[in-house]
Amino acid sequence: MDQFIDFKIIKSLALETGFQDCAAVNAKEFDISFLLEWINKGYNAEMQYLLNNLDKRKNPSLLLDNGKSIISFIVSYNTQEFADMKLNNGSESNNNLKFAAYSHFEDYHKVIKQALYKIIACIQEDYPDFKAIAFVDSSPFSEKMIAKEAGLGFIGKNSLLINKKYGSQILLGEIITNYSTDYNTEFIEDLCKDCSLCIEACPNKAINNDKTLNANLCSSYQNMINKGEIEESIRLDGYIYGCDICLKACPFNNKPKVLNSKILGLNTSMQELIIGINNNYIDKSLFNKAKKKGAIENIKFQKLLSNIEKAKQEITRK
Ligand code: B12
Ligand code: SF4
Ligand code: SF4
Repeated sequence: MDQFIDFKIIKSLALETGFQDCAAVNAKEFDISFLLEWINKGYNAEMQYLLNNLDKRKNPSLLLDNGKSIISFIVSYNTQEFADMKLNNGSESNNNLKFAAYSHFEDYHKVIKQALYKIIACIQEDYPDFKAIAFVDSSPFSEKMIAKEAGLGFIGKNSLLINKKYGSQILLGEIITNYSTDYNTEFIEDLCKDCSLCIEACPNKAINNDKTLNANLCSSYQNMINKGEIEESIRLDGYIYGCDICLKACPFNNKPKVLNSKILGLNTSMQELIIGINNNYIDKSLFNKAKKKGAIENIKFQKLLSNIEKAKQEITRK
């Protein structure tokens, strides 16, 4: 007999742990032709790793012996606490250099995974044969596609998952389990309709009309992942790590969605770092301190300095 768990149990644990929502999908085979097409067009830039583990991308159930379900979880970082902090220290003024909002919080890979394993441990108290693995970001599958299939939202024109209530300033995590549960049956409408604010707002025309993105043109790729020089033609518009321009343009992110997050604590060292940078005080020890706790783990100090240089040149040229 199939091992089954009532989804209400998982959902109530998720909400208690601090996730905004979660939903489940049968761990079936997924159509990944969109990924291959995207890579064929060269939109992946240098991210060749997206071609790894194609079998598991297609069939994530292979990631766990007898994998039956994938449960997708969302956590909002559009918090009132963060908005108030930015207002108080003036770090969002127009000509200021900026880090993407998510990087002002503790390393989401780590804290979301911990929260997911906490849920797994609680379930195992009553269901000892409940086996599960947690993934955040580094999963070998499209987390947005899974979240969409699970019914947590629709894919917006800027290619991000938008939850009707919490918008797209959310991060995703999943667990794959050997248990079946109640799967989503609801059809989630695409609410972008004739809006194209994100496409218009992108300073680099990186967003295509078919909900895909050309990473070569995206400043978030250029200032976080590209280890080399950023081409002259790319505009950072003040962003020295990541980019939030298309997210900020989106009406679904118009105001803070939660007071604060039980999962994502603010990394206050990031504030010290950005205030320093905007006062021409670029100190490596502040950078190391921010990096230790935070989500900027994949950038070297030299790369940050070169991003700062580029962003400043753009501002002086204005
Ligand atoms: C590589 C990557 C990037 C790359 C490429 C982004 C991209 N859009 O592909 C870069 C470095 C640019 C990037 C930037 C950012 N990223 Co990123 N990124 C990823 C990563 C690791 C893989 C994404 C991937 O596989 N891309 C390849 C494309 C082809 O796949 P896809 O976008 O998932 O596929 C979609 C479309 O192709 C479309 N689609 C589906 N079927 C079909 C069929 C057809 C015919 C067509 C045309 C399209 C289509 O829907 C798919 C599902 O959404 C995921 C984590 C993960 N493992 O999934 C995080 C992830 C997507 N990133 C995330 C975040 C937060 C960001 C940033 C906001 C960070 C920042 N502030 O700078 C920006 C946003 C930029 C943007 N507008 O997308 C979040 C997104 C959360 C959300 N709300 O959706 C994720 C899910 C990480 C996480 N765990 O939360 N990222
Ligand atoms: S993250 Fe920035 S550069 Fe990339 S698509 Fe969005 S607005 Fe354009
Ligand atoms: S800005 Fe408009 S088109 Fe873009 S994702 Fe948001 S609702 Fe969709």
